Amino acid sequence: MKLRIAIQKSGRLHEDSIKLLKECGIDINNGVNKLKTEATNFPLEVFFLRDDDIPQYVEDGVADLGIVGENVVLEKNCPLQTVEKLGFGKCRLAMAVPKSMEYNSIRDLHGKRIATSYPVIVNDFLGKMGIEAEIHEISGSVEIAPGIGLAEAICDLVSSGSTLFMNGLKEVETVLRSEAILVANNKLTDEQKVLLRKLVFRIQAVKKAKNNKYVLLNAPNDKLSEIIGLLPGMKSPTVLPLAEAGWSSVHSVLNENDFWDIIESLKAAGAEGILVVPIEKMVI
Ligand code: PRT
Ligand code: ZN
Repeated sequence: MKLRIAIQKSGRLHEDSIKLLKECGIDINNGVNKLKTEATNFPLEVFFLRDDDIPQYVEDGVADLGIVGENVVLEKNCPLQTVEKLGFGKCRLAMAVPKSMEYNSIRDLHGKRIATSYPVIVNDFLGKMGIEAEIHEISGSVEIAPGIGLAEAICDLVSSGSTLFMNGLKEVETVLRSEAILVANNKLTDEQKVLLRKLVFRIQAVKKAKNNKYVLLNAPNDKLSEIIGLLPGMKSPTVLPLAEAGWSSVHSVLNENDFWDIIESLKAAGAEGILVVPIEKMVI
């Protein structure tokens, strides 16, 4: 019994997908020029496919799992189970118009031609907004459509925004926020579900570790209670005596989001020699 997972053969999600599996302790040969490969230490077969094909392969049961952008899954409209958001491949599907166009609200898209590679999602979005527009499906280089007179607006994936900027376009509406997700076929056997739970357990440990840092600092004993009060920690911080009398070493775990605020408060409260160390896996 094994699981078969489809990941992108090459492109934006390929490396992060392989990296995630490796961080989950799954050893696979990097098979850029191969169709599939087998993990050596987990019952997992990895298929390398074009991202557009992954939802269908998983729906048909050719693969049991897939790592693919949420945008692709929604566009293909396949009945798949979303198992876990993976935190990479983040982008947004956005409407953009020429910089020179006056744009006040979505009503300005009414009656316009919109070029996109995502006709299903765009149609759904416009329908919900009560806007009637002409959708022109094109498969690549959507950003040039206004310049060549094919459309007045586009709807495309954006991450840094530099492609829009370089093509004289401005972003005006967010249609969808997307990231890579792990999807599963709805008909996994019980044995496969057990394996999937194992895999997801590992993915969650990797994700948690990425969002947290291990912090070590030195504190004068008379400031300990104030400093400990600032640290959320997993349970409560570890406090160890230093060789120098009157001082302690404090160890704890900090969430990335609170990180800078707390570090500043710690310094202000008298903490010294603050070390921040990445965590590889975190199981709580
Ligand atoms: O060959 P295959 O079909 O597998 O790959 P592909 O060329 O269709 O997809 P690929 O590798 O470009 O993208 C795979 C997935 O990465 C997408 O489905 C998204 O889920 C995710 N992703 C994240 C992005 C971007 N960010 C992104 N910026 N996909 C595409 N882009 C493109 C966008 O279309 C535009 O052309 O990048 C350009 C905009 O980038 P910025 O940084 O200039 O805003
Ligand atoms: Zn593609």
